[in-house]
Amino acid sequence: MLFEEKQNMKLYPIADSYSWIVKLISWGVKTVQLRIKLDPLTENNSLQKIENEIKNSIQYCQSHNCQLFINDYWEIALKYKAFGVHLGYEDSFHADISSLHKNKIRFGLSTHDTNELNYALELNPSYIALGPIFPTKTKEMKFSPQGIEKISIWRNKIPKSIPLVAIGGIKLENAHEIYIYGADSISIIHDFMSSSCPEERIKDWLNMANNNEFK
Ligand code: TZP
Ligand code: MG
Repeated sequence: MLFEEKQNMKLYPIADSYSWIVKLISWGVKTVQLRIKLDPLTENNSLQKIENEIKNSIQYCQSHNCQLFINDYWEIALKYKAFGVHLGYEDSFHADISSLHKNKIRFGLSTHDTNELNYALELNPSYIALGPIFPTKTKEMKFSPQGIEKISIWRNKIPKSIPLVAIGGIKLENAHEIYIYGADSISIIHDFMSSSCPEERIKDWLNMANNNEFK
């Protein structure tokens, strides 16, 4: 990723709807992930409805200079030329990575152990995520918390040109340390979603993130 793109993702919140994305952008967020985990086969959540939510989010982010990564739905992301896609380890087996490369769609990959990291490095991703750093209730996972030291281990194994995203249980109060250990970017859900004033919380995050220079 370009230096500016990397700088824009020091804070990388994850939202589950277009309306959250609109709010996050109005508060100054420059990179966001749309993570829709609804079952597209139920009547209320048809695939068409999900596609519209994704399309609207992509178009809104394109006109507001925001780097939007679409979780899972890489075909829809390709169709509407999203900035990027975020894939889990197993999702990436089914995705057309070469089409993403060809169409200059960035893609980030989740990793949880050395096996997944080595696999991710072979795909030349735009960023690599490591999680969960701390315990989290947002996502049920078979991996126990990685701990903060794992960030520096990952940082040393990943080329400097590939940003490292830390995710899982990170709060504003412990975020400074996450950058010190070598993460380029912090991804959050619970911290701002559970805040009584998400706007203020995100603005505090942005101030803190922008005060942490890259090493
Ligand atoms: N992947 C690893 S942890 C997580 C995802 C999507 C959820 C985010 O964690 P939190 O604790 O809500 O910030
Ligand atoms: Mg996935």
